[in-house]
Amino acid sequence: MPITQQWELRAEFARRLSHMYGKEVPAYTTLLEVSQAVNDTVLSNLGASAERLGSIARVTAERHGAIRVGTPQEMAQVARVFAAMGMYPVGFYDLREAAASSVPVVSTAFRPTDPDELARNPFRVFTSMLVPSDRRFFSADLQQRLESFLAKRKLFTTELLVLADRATEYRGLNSGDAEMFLTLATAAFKLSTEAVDRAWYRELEEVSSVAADIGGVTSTHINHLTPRVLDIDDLYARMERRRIDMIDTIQGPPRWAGPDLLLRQTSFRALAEPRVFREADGAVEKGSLRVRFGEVEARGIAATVRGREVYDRLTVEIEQAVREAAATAPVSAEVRNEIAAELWNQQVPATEQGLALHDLAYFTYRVDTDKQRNGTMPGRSLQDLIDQGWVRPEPIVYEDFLPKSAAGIFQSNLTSDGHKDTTQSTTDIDAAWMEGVLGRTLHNPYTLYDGIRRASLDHVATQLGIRGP
Ligand code: OOG
Ligand code: NI
Repeated sequence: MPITQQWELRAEFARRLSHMYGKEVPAYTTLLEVSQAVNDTVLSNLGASAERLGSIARVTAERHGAIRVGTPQEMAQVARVFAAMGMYPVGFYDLREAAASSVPVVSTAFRPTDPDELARNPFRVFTSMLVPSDRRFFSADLQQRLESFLAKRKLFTTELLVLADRATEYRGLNSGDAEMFLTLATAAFKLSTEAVDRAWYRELEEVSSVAADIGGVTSTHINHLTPRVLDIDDLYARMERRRIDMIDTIQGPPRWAGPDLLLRQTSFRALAEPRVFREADGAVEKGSLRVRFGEVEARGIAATVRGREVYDRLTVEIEQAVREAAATAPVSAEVRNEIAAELWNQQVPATEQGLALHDLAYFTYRVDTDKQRNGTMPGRSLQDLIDQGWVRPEPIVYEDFLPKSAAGIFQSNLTSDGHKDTTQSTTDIDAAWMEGVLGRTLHNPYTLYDGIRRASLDHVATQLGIRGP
C-alpha cells in the first residue's frame, strides 16, 4: 500500500488550511494575490538571485500559521498532531514579558528541523498557550473558573490523536488513514459556529482579548496564516493602494543597504467576523468579533547569537532615536525606516561575506570548484578560506520568530488594552517548563542553525583535505 509520507501530510495540511482560511477570511485571498504579484515582480527583476533564500516553489507554498491553546494538556496534544507531520517544537517565546500590555501567553513554534525537510515544505505554526496562573493577569478566582472551563473542552478527537501517533510511529500513513487524519486535523482549526457566552467572553476580554479568544470559547481556530513575500516594502505599498488598513509599521529589521536578515513582518488589522452570542437571559443573538487578521512576512538570513545581540541593541537605539525625532516632528513609517537604516548601515556589515566573517549570520559553505589551486594550499581559518576564495557562503534562512515582532503583531490587533497588574510577580514558566509540558525535546534554534553550519564546514574540510576550519 503506498504510504503518504510525513512531509506530504504537512504540505497537504498547509494547503487545506489555506483553502479553509481563504473561505473564512476573504481578505486573506487578496493578500495571497498581492503576494504572488510581488514575488513575480521580484523574480523578473532579479532573476536567479531572487531565489538566494529559497526556491520560488518553496517561497510560493510557504506559510506560517498561528494557533492558541488554553492548557498544558492541549499543548501536549498539539505536539502529537504536529509530530505526525514532521513538525517539532523550536524556541520559547515569553510574550508576557515582550510587551507593555496584556498578552498572557507563552509560545513555541512547530516546524521541520532538517534542511531537506525544510526544503520539501517549511510549514511552521506559532503556537501560544494561555497562562491562567499568572497573577498579573488573572485573580485566583478567575484562574479557577478559567481552568475548569478549559478542562471541560476537547479540541482534538481521540481518532485524530490515534492517527497522529500512528503517523509518527510509521513515518507516514496509508492513504485512507492519511485522508482521515487530514480531514480531522483541518477541521480542528475551523472557526466554530457555536454560540459564545457573552458575559464570560466579556469578563476575559477585560483582562486581555487574547485570553477571551482562547478561553472564552470551547474550540480553537487558526488565528492567521501568513504567506512569504520577497519584497515586503512593495507589498505594503500595494496593500495601502488597495485601501486595506495595514498596521503602522513593518516589524523587525529595516530596509537597509545589506541583505534581509531575520524576519520582517506586517499585518492588516483584525476584521469583524460574524459570530453568534448567548446572552445572560439565554437568548441567542448575532454579533461580531475582531480577532483574526492577515499577516505577511519576508524571511532573511538567520542571525547568530552575536548577530542577534546586535539586532536587539540596534532595536533599542532605533526606539531611542525615533523618540528623539518625534519630539520635534511626527515620525512617518518612511522616516522611521530612514532612521533605522542609517544606524544599521553604520554598524552592520552590509554584505553576506561581511556578515559571515564577523559571525553575525549563519551560512553553509561550499567549496568553489572554479578556484585555481595554482599550487597554493588552503588556509585553515574560515577567514582565510573565504578571503582566498576557496569557499563560498550560502545563507541559511531564518525559520523562527521574533518575540518583539510577535508581541507587536498581537498588540496591534488587540481590541482592548486589557489589564495587567505589574505589582504582582510572575510565575516561574520558562523553556524547561515548556519542554516538560510538551514531553519531548524543545529545540534551541541556535543549536539547529549551528549544526547545519558545522556539517557543511566538516564537509568542506574533507573535500579540501584540511583540518578545521
Ligand atoms: C501569534 C502572534 C505571533 C508572528 O508571526 O510573530 C505571530 C498570534 O497572534 O497568535 O504569529
Ligand atoms: Ni504570525
